[in-house]
Amino acid sequence: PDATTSTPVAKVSQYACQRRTTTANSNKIFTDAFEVLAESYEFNEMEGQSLAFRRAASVLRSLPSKIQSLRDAESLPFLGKHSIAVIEEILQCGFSMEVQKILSNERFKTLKLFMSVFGVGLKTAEKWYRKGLLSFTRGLFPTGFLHYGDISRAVSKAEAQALGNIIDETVHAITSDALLTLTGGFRRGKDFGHDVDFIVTTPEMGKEEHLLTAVIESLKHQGLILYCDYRASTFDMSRLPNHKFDAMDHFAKCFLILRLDGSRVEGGLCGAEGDGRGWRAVRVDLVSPPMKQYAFTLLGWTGSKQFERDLRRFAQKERHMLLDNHALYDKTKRELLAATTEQDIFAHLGLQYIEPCQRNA
Ligand code: DCP
Ligand code: MG
Repeated sequence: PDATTSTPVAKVSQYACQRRTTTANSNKIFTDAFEVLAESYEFNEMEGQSLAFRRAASVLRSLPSKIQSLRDAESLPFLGKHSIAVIEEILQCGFSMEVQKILSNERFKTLKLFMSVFGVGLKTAEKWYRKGLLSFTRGLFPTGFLHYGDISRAVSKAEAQALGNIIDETVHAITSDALLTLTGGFRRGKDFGHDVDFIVTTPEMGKEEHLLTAVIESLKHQGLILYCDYRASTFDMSRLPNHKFDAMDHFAKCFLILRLDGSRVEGGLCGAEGDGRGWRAVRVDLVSPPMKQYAFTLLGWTGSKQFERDLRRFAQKERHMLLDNHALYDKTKRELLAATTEQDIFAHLGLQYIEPCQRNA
């Protein structure tokens, strides 16, 4: 049929927070390739190119069907020359030579392995890589390596549910009116994750930090903590929101490795029971904001990362507002905008509400 008479495709927004992106990704073959390229650029400290491929991947994830021809891709936001060339190659031969080359590159493989260890950033990974694997294995082991096999294995929904039950019992034994919420990828409906993220708080203002330390104490008594990195709150109401996504929030939080017994998991552990231990180690993050900041924390920790980046970019560029995990500030009115639900925040931003399961940008 004549191209001019074919059904017009709805215009795709350049902001992930104006797109609905479920876990059903019709363009995985392209987005996987883009994520490898983004990672490779990140490893070479080329942040601009890295972000460009992450944005292009995010746009493709939001499409309702698979890209069949270059024409489908050309009018999309953030699809530049390089990403179009990669799509063209994949359409023609089923894979990208450039991506294949990266995947077989020793430095790439080693940095990826090192950085998958809990708590290891690019700088440290690079240092280890330069020293060589041999001297590294003789050196000090970071905590992540202690349970490396387990924590590099995906966490299933059933395992996340079981951990939710354990933490729920623990939290409510301490304070009956405490609030526990599952966030991160599992709240977005993902079947697997690299960790499990929870918000834990209490309506009693100022008591949330004590609640978190009490939860940690109790988990310790139950023999469930394999590793705990606790960060006390540095939250300061008088500071304006920081729209830079990479800045971490200031609430009390802890990065944990917990012991999860197979007997607690419906259908058993995910592929880890073979060695006969009957338990596995799981990465769990707990964050504890004051109740007043709960909605901002929930929105901030639900992700995806690309969705969060674009919420902040949209707020700043389109609304002259600053958004982070603590607050929303209107620069024109020079005031903080209060919110008790995520819906309130979308409304302040003049955005249609996007359900968590549609935030897999
Ligand atoms: N987050 C944050 N500040 C932190 C840690 C996380 O704002 N210190 C946000 C960014 C993510 C969300 O919380 O959007 C969850 O982080 P994860 O790294 O756990 O990512 P996901 O849960 O989306 O994916 P995965 O399945 O890999 O865990
Ligand atoms: Mg997570």
